[in-house]
Amino acid sequence: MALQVNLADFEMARTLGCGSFGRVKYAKYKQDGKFYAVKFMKKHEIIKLKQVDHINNEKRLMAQISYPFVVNMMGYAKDDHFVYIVMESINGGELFTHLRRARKFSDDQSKFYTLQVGAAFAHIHGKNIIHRDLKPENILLSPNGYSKLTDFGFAKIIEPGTRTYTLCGTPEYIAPEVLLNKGHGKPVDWWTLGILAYEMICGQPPFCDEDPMGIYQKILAGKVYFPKYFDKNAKALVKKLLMADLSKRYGNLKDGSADILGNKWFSTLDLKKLEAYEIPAPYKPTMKDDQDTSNFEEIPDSKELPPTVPASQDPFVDW
Ligand code: ISQ
Repeated sequence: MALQVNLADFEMARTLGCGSFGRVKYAKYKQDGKFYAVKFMKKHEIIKLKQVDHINNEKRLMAQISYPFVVNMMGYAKDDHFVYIVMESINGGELFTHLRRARKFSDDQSKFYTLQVGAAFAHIHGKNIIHRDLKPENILLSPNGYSKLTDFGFAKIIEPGTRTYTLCGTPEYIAPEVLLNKGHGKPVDWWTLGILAYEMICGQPPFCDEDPMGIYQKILAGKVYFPKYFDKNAKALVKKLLMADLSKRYGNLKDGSADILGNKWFSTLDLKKLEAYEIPAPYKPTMKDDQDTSNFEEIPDSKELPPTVPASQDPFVDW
């Protein structure tokens, strides 16, 4: 359960990540001596960019989720300049960093993360939450080598049988129904899982171009090239996830997420054991101890304070 916390009880340390509305800092909580990840979001900026609903969603939805493969929210806070989300700190770095360093992952490593993200989607979809922003930057590695999904900034509650229309996501990961503005729902997350699996196996996403328009044209054309080294079970699954036709896309058929989590590609892994961290990870980030955050890229610290928002115009009264 997430609680309102007092920011004065945190000693802020280095920046771990940077997003559109602010940064995530590594911070020591004086009450328990442990480290957390605190996301700072500039109130003024959120209002200017009309993202108040998205940020409120992020806090409300994250608080409803507790699952081994999703970053856990511990608390929240606010002051005159920022709203804050306090999370468990996952110190092994972004999957993005490890993937670019390795160029591509082995089949074993790729399926290990794909199953965890897939299980995370099945879990949040069970609460009618869609994530809508999967990409390697939004997956973090724990020191034990397991992965956790983060950044619920675009997440949304989707009532069964309804659709939503906001264009969001990263060009390479956007599903065709989002591009065509047909209305979208849970199946967009399954599409992005197919893109992620492909990117880990090949080292680049299936639809790429220097220019976003070129990417969008390729997504809509729907031709995916599979190199010879692509495992045949992985290929069969990725093809079923990258189905433009929603009536054929895995995750959206009568058996729902079972078609994915119970897929042949994952037959070497037992999800129940994985959820209990009982399967040795194929790879662990290099770290001197569990508090070592050196796998996160260095981001210069900023001391600048954003404008204050007058109480009369503050939409964050519920925080
Ligand atoms: C580390 N731990 C939890 C969440 C995070 C979000 C962004 C960057 C680093 C993080």
